[in-house]
Formats: sequence, C-alpha cells, structure tokens
Amino acid sequence: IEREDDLRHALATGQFVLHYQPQYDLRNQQLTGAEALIRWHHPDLGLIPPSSFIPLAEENGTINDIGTWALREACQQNKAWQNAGLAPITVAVNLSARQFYQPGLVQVVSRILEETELEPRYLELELTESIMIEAEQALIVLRALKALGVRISLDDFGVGFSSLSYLRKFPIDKLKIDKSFIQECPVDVNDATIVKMIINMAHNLKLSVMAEGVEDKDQLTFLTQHVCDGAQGFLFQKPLPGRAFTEKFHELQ
Ligand code: G
Ligand code: G
Ligand code: MN
Ligand code: NA
Repeated sequence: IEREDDLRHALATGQFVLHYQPQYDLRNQQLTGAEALIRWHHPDLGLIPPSSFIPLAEENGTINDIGTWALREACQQNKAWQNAGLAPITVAVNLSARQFYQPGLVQVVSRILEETELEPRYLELELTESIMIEAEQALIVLRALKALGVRISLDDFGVGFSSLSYLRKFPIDKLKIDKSFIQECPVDVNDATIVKMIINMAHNLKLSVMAEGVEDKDQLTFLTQHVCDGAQGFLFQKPLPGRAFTEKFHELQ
C-alpha cells in the first residue's frame, strides 16, 4: 500500500485522535487553554507520534484534510467543554506552513467555527516563523484570520530563521518560546538571557508570551519572576487523551 493511502485510510476510519496539553496563566495558576496534539491510533502499531507521520502528510498534501479534521475535532471538543459548564478556555491547534497557504484556509476555519458554534476567540492557531518566508501573502492570510476573530500564536519562537521585523507588522497575539530555550533555564546563563529578552520584547510589542516545555520548578520560578504570562509542560501535565483532560478540567473547577 502507498503510504498516502494509509494516511487517507486512517482519516476515513477515524484512527487519528487529539491529545490535549493544559496551558496555565502564571499569575494565578488558572487553566487558560489546551494545545491539541494529534496522534495516530494505528490498529497494529499502536499510538504513532506526529513526528512519524506529519512530515509525510506534509509532503503528499494529506496534511490539509488531516488538519481540517483536527481543527473541527478541537473546536467541537472545546464547545463540548463549554456546554458541560466548564469555564471557557482556548483550544490551540497547530497549523503547518503548507496548511496555512492552502487555498481556502480562511473559509475552512470560518465554516468549522460556524458548524461547531465555537466563539472565534476560543480558537488559537499556532503557526511557526516559517510562514513569514512569503511575507506579503502571510500578511493577507493573517489579516483574514484575525478578521474572523481567532487568536494567532507563533510557535517554536526563536529557532526560526526569519527576521524580527515582521513582529511589528503582523497581527500576532502571542509568542511561544521554543522549549529548547527553556530546557537548561536558568542554569544556562545564555538561555536565561534569551528567555528574559523574549519576554521583554513580547511585552514591549504588546504581545502575550508563553513558555513551552516547562519540566521543573526552577524553570517555573524563573519564568514567574520574569513575568512570563503563561506556561505548559510536563511539570504541569503531559498531553492527555480527551477524556483524561476532561476529568482533569473538572477537578480544577
Ligand atoms: O505532541 P508532539 O510533541 O509529539 O508533537 C510534535 C509535533 O507535531 C509538534 O511540532 C506539533 O506542532 C506537531 N503537531 C501536533 N499536532 C499537529 C496537528 O494537528 N497539525 C500539525 N500540522 N502539526 C501538529
Ligand atoms: O512544536 P510544538 O510546540 O507544537 O510541539 C509541542 C511538543 O512538545 C509536543 O510533542 C509535546 O508532546 C511536547 N512537549 C510538551 N511539553 C513538553 C515538555 O515539558 N518537555 C518536552 N521535552 N516536550 C514537551
Ligand atoms: Mn505547538
Ligand atoms: Na512549540
């Protein structure tokens, strides 16, 4: 079988699942969001991480249909949490550059929001700096997405190759500091300097800033001291299946 067919078959037969990683406000420890992270529940091979199939899906274009599924699933889940009476949170969905540039992306997002009846402000799209390579086109798509009312975050911030000049031109809401800078923080003085710099830059640009990959207390203390707005990572929770996340969510109310 062609591997593209495997991916299409997996999509058609419901083998993809989303796990959710909690995101917290560091000022009050409140749950503010959930990052949706896709996994492939393969009948023979078990749970396959995205690193093993997203690159292939990117290459053969199936990422667009898989991504549309993930968006709908995440929005549906978030609406279901709200309908269950839980305090509203944002659901964050990762979009690759290929998805971002697919014709009709804005209509797809718009239609999913209508179908699921999720208010746009409760959907966040996580993009990477790689979309900035075509700055003019990126600006057009970003403006159209912002016009829908969704939030935009820049994921893996700091490891891309793009210039910083786009930060003041583009309608972005949040920077997510790449976990490679958090890992050795604050022991590694250089990483600590970079993290402080990103936090200050974000705030000066009126952007929110979140740390990802927070694994220990010292990192959390450092981030809190330097007024990072939010955090996620194994210190809090690893990505959880929908049902486990829902249980955790109820406990936090
Ligand atoms: O969960 P994990 O750390 O294994 O995720 C690895 C990578 O897969 C991350 O870079 C993440 O952005 C990406 N990823 C996870 N879910 C999705 C998705 O639904 N769509 C896209 N395009 N990428 C995803
Ligand atoms: O590229 P993106 O930021 O979307 O990918 C997030 C990835 O980081 C997911 O694969 C998720 O499982 C992983 N992740 C989440 N929290 C932690 C953490 O505390 N430490 C590490 N090493 N990885 C994490
Ligand atoms: Mn992400
Ligand atoms: Na990231």
